[in-house]
Amino acid sequence: MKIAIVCYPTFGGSGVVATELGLELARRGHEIHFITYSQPVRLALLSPNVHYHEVNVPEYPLFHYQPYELALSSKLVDMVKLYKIEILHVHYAIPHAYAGYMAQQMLKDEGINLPMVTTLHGTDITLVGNHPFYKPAVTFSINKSDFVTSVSQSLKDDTIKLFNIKNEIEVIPNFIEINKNTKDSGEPCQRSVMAKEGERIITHISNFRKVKRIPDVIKIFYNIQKEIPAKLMMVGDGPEKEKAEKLCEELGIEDKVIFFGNSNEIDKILCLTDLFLLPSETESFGLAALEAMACSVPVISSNSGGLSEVNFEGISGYLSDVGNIEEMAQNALRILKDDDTLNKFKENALSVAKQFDIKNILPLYESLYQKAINKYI
Ligand code: GMT
Repeated sequence: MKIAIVCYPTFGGSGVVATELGLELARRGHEIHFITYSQPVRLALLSPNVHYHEVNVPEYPLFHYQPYELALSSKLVDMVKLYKIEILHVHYAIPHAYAGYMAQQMLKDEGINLPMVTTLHGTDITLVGNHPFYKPAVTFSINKSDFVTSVSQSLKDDTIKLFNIKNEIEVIPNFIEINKNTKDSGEPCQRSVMAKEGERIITHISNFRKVKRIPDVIKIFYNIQKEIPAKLMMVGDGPEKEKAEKLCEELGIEDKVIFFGNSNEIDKILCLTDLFLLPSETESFGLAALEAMACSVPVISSNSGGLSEVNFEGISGYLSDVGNIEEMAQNALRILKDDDTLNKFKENALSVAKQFDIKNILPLYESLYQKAINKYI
């Protein structure tokens, strides 16, 4: 199949899912066209089956806001015609589903039917899309999509609760390429670079937005390091990072916390990690938790949104109410207290992650694409 994928190219769950999906589809012989405003960060190499088309928005002094949707829908029309693309898959409703619908209509005018699949990722529904300024357009574009998927049951429930949805929503969870994370790369994890003998390594990875509750990450770690020797690796960048650095100084733990910035070497970082922290306010799925689990890292998370669909209580880690820092720290210490317990949780984390292997999830998308194409035959 010839598939156009529209996504955000930045570090962030929806872009990562879209990119990994496209790359795996290409490996399975499909022709993939990424259409976005810059090359997706996880898209290192282009190949005969993987194309990238940049959306440019020309600057004009009259525009206070640059009309990205307009440029995106025009680019979609051009690329669909040029490459004879058969299906459009948009990730994140805003503004992609809206621009996709406009492209569909323009193409229809020229006698071309382009089926559109929309995948809802989380904040496009729970935080941004729900804003009254966007709601009518988001509702409209979800209802106009040929097929709609959500990355968890919890997100599906939220979408139905928050919007007047007439379309079916199919749950297709986030996925992970298990072999990539478990294969022996030949390079042993170099723990000694990061921590001393006997120190536990704890990691948080995110885009450091408010919804991730970064101060909670620091405070949970603060409580842990009072009891056992430990280091915290903070990976990612975003608006909350500076405050987090200040908080570490105030708590006197700046020598135990390492801020890395954005990284494309997540696997190497997770390879050193004993425990992952994700105390988010809300998380439609929690791809970062799944990525950790696929590297045999147990997870301490909040129990909001879809996190309980990926982090299994007492098995791959523990879940607590949002903001319950004390309980999260206690649960972390339960996991980290001795090597036998930690190893059991590590084994469990990997086996839960295997349920989300890309090999199990990808066929769900392929059959949806086929259904979407058939709809117009
Ligand atoms: O987590 C973020 O802030 C990024 C965001 C995105 O859209 O890029 O992630 C959302 O989509 C991911 C992939 O489907 C999910 O795993 C994340 O849970 C979800 N984030 C939230 O719901 C906050």
